[in-house]
Amino acid sequence: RHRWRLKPKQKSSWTTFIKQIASFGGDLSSLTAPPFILSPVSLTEFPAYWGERPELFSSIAEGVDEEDRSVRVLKWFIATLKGQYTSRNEKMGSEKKPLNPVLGELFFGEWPETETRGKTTLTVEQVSHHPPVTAYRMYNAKSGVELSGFSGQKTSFSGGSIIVKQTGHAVLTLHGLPSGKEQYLITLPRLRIDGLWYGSPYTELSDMSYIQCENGWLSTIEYKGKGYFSGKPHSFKAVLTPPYNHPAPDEHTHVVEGTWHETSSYTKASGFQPELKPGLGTPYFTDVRGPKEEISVKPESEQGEWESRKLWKMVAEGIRSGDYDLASKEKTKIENQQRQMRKDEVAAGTTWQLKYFKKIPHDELYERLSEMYNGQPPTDEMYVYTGPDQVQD
Ligand code: CLR
Repeated sequence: RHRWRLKPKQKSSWTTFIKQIASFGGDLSSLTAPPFILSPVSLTEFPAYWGERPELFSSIAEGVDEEDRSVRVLKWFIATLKGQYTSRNEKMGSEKKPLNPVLGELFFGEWPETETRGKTTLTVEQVSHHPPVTAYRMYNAKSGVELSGFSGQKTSFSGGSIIVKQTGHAVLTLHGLPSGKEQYLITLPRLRIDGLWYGSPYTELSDMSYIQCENGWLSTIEYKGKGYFSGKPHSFKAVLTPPYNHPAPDEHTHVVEGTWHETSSYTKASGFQPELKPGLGTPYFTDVRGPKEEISVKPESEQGEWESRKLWKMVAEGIRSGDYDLASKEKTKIENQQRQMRKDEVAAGTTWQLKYFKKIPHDELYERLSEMYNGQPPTDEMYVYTGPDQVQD
């Protein structure tokens, strides 16, 4: 991994780019990267990573009680990490700079119904351009499982790596349980983009993230790269603890360890899963070495003007074929159109209207649940889904 994989000419433009990042520190989306590090995929497609294990997602609702469901939420969450954070390396050879979505950009897709699960749909909208914020909503009507969230990044440069603090969070809601509605607040890990000097960036996770259920069950997930717990990259340790007033907290504390891109196992199984006790470690808690299921998206010819793949079609074609002049010409076209639209709005005294989400000043659930695990101060902006298929309960 730690060897230059760039041709001499690329090497100098790469070094210039890295120096630019190092001295700049801020919104990476605004920096011009050398062509070979550009990805043809827009950030509005990234929320699809949440859905690529559709069975794990919809079967959360099958959990028999709060404890069982909390375990299932943790399992699904861990199983999405490989896609979220290593799939660009697998597909494109390294982490790459995604296309920076325009305001109002949309992305839709689904994981179709099968014998074992209902259809899951995804709706994504770029709700802010400065700073970039992407809002998403994923819903499986049959099981009543819904995920909604929004995502932004604050970046800095430290010790040769790009440090990305994710802003935003996700809320998972189970609708229509016999006990009513149940909600989980999901916070997002910190990222480090390593391998920069060698021209082959990859993502490592660090620090902690949490999954706080409103009924008190809490997963605390700690991330380590190589050289920590196990010496392996992409390691994590997750501890799921019961509510503070639980009669037998020890027996109901679950501990899972492993790597999020391969396998993880129980290192302490709770009394609740006796079948796991004899052979701790088998079966795996998560095993994501097998294939995942990518989202199905309508062909570009059937997409609207604001849909990501249609909007970026020519730019993506340029990047894919190595015709960077085409890519940059088409990108400039889109950016100029955007600038013009913003000017026209100012002149007309109007603002851009979001289509599927609405900005709200604060979010009662987020404030209540973040208070429960460490009282994080609320972020300044929140978005809620306002599109079709909303669930009232
Ligand atoms: C977006 C939200 C997803 C998880 C995720 C994975 C990879 C992150 C991406 C998020 C945001 C943009 C990101 C990317 C990795 C690299 C890229 C930080 C958080 C930056 C902008 C590109 C830097 C350019 C280098 C490759 C040099 O759920």
